[in-house]
Amino acid sequence: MAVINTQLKDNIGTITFNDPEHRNILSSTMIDEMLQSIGALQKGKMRVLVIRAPAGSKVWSAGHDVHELPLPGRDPLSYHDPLVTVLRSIQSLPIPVIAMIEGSVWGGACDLALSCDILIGCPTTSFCMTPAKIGVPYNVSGILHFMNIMGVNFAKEMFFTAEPLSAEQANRAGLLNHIVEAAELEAFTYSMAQQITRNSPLSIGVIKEQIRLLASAHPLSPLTFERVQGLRRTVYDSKDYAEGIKAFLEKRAPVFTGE
Ligand code: YXS
Repeated sequence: MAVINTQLKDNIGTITFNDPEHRNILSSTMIDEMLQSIGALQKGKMRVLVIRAPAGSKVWSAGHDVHELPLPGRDPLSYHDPLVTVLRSIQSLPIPVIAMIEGSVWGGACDLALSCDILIGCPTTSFCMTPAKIGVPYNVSGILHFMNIMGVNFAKEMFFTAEPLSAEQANRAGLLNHIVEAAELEAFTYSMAQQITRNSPLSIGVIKEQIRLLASAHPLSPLTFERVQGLRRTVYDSKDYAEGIKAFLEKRAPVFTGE
């Protein structure tokens, strides 16, 4: 059964998560379907893409499928990881992508939401960044993404505490563009999407790419990059990383030893 639903109407594409049993986890199956849908919608000349969960969802997405995290010794968020691939695809899509968010957003799904260009939430929206809860070394482009959007201090608090940020806190931190009542969320989102479709797609596409290129223009010397990758390896090679995954799958709290 498909884990997403896809729709194209009046040049507005919509991808709706459809795996409630597993809380819309970003499994490789979900991501394959998203990438295929995005390709098909682009052929259908969409000018805006809305990514959403069904109305009334308590969980927008529970993030990376923990069952698919590699065991120690392999980078869990490498360049070709399906999640990292779909984040790049959304960020480089030459049209605005709106995350319409009802419910809680976890781990890699926060990065997916932040990869969108406009985030519209409601009072039940929350964001929880979980690498430290599972013992995962987040990747360089992902951390830069959070730093660029919410600033260093909010990003540190989110990563260090692994506690949910409420809709209000997310709005203050610059994650959410708007908070509207849940009953208004769909109408508000699609009204903005329709407004965007009336503007120049060429101008919008170039402005989006300019912002992406300028925001990611962080000079990183080869030595610094190698040092960061080496630091990340000490984490994904660690006993704590294995313990974080094991604890999640055994539905218990992890016991981290710092080894
Ligand atoms: O036990 P069954 O088979 O019924 O399956 C349960 C959960 O195991 C499953 N599930 C997941 N499976 C794999 N990966 C996940 N991320 C995941 N999340 C949930 O879905 C079924 C229903 O879950 P359940 O019973 O817990 O639902 P709930 O309504 O009581 O609670 C919903 C959540 C979202 C609060 C809860 O499922 C939860 O806390 N999920 C984990 C959220 C999380 O820590 N995600 C981060 C994944 S790691 C990641 O994204 C990156 C690698 S990183 O950490 O670096 O950001």
